[in-house]
Amino acid sequence: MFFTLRSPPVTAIRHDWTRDEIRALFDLPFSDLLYRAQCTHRAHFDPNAVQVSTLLSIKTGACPEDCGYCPQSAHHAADLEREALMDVEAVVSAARAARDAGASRFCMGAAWRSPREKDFGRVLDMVREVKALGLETCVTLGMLKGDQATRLKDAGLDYYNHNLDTSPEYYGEIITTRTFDDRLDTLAQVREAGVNVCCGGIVGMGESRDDRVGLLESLANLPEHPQSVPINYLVQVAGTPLAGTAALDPLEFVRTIAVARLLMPASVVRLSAGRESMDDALQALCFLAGANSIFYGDKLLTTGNPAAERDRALFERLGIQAAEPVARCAAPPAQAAAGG
Ligand code: SAM
Ligand code: DTB
Ligand code: SF4
Repeated sequence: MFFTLRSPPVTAIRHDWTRDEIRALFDLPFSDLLYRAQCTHRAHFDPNAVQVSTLLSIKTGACPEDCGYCPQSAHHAADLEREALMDVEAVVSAARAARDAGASRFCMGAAWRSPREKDFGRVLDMVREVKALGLETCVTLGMLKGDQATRLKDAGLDYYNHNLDTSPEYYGEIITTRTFDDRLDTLAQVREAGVNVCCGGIVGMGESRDDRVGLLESLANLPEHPQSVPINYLVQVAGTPLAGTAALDPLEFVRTIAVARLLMPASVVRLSAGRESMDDALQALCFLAGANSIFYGDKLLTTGNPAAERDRALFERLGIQAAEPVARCAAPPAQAAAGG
């Protein structure tokens, strides 16, 4: 398709995407896809601002779930040091260091199926104290029950991360201990509590393009687009069932980011796990495709992430500011390209 539009092709915010429409976006010539994604990105955000979050694993390993990608599952044989739930003081000091290094959000992850009541008070204290440092707060604790989402909100939680991970069809190949619908239920609780939803998935798990289409369809057709959409590139860890999976074509990863940007124009799309194996040129393409958030600091939860100095040099090289991407209004409807 050759574009002769006078106004830039800006995709509208919709919740009724069909798989055929999404497939057609994936099938566009690469340059056309990136052009559309970049135009849509610019209609909503400063293209040179990238949000930075730092992750901390507050409880590590021995997880009862069997997620095939995850080194923290007790079902797999990854070589991992288990760690009980951290003390609040240790978490706060890690958060302070992350803030001083330039992070604006601190994400705390626990290897749980769902948080137990006896641990929950300590997590609420972590949220309160990290928030008091002037950081945005995010936690990922597995499935939430009853009023847990509301209590997190009251403690000052800004974001809850809970990923759909893959398409509904491929999901059962990756996780058997909880269902896709369980995940949708937790997302509904988080949304209803008024906490921002951080929800995305993983690519490079041996899924087909149609599964990537199905993942993005599920995300884009949620009642509200997740405010934050992490797109993880599988980090293969020895001892997990997915170690040894054939690597996904990096340009297909860029396409996935671009389609996420087009389907969820006003959401912050995070170039999430997997950056350690990416060179600067590939990451630059991901930013061009509309990614505007990263994890910053040399560790994700249990695996590596580029060193902070490398990311600072990358931002400098690309003229990117580490800053909250400020939402802009999209082009007025009369100028917006129709639908897909
Ligand atoms: N236990 C909680 C849960 O799964 O809901 C929270 C932590 S879990 C590690 C958070 C997310 O990290 C997973 O949903 C998955 O998308 C991502 N993740 C875990 N291991 C990964 C890997 N090896 N490569 C890429 N992403 C991964
Ligand atoms: C997300 O989507 N990716 C992050 C965060 N949310 C919690 C986790 C990535 C984990 C990568 C494997 C590890 O370090 O254990
Ligand atoms: Fe447990 Fe989360 Fe890892 Fe799944 S992704 S095994 S729930 S820590």
